[in-house]
Amino acid sequence: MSEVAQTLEGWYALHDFRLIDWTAWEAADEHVRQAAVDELQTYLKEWQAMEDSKAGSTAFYSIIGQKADLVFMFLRETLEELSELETAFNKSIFAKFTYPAYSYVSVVELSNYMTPPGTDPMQNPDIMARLKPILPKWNHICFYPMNKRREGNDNWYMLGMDERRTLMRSHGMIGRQYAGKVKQIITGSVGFDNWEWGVTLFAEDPLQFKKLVYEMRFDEVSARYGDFGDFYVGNLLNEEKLVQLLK
Ligand code: 76R
Repeated sequence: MSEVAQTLEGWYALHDFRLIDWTAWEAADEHVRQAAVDELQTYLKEWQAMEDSKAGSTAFYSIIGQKADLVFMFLRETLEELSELETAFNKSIFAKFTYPAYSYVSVVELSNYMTPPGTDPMQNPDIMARLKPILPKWNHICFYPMNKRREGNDNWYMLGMDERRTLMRSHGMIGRQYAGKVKQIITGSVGFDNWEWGVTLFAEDPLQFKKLVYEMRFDEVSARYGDFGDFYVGNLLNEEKLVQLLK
């Protein structure tokens, strides 16, 4: 058996994609709609307070295209907290005007491919911060799930550790060129959801998603070993933009 990569895990993640039932929303009484917006704003404030106290982080974006209208990305210490959040939202007035579109359960993950041997990552404050990241409030989000291929001669899991490390170094070098332009959060989902990882990217300029993902397609890690699910791309929502969207 080849050597297993060691992983470090941080906050648990739920990506909750929703469709809005616009027909029902437009048919609803004004006071019901107002109550729904007020309650949603209360939730946004609660989530912000959680983030301020470093007990989790939340991102809230509108999604372009027909796959979904909104995504809530929650990072929390436990799966129990994620479940409570999901249930609380499902009981809200606004949720009555939404349909589930897609969801993804995972945990923030860092692997040891790039860790210098003999160092203790738990003593490294940068690594600890990356395991419990405050999600950037950048203009755009991009999310997609992926696997490492296990087919015929292209089986990532049969490669030796050294070979995987060499390949991951090249992957990381491409990624580094996007420092400051794209922020990536890799969440592991083996045993939790249908794919092996969730890839969540944030950028101020959405073209940087296209450029980064395209460039990586030519790198062996993605070209030979990457299999990808559906892509979701969105625009940042805040209280003001939310009110505008639901007006
Ligand atoms: O953690 C690190 O920064 C060290 C280097 C590194 C690792 C170990 C790294 C860097 N990644 C790592 C692991 Mn990545 N990453 C993806 C995708 O669309 C595609 O082709 C692939 C989707 C993107 C866009 C991306 C971006 N990475 C991983 C893993 C786990 C692999 C495993 O354990 O087998 C996956 C699935 C994955 C996928 N990666 C970077 C980036 C970027 C932008 C960087 C540079 C980060 C920086 O240096 O700031």
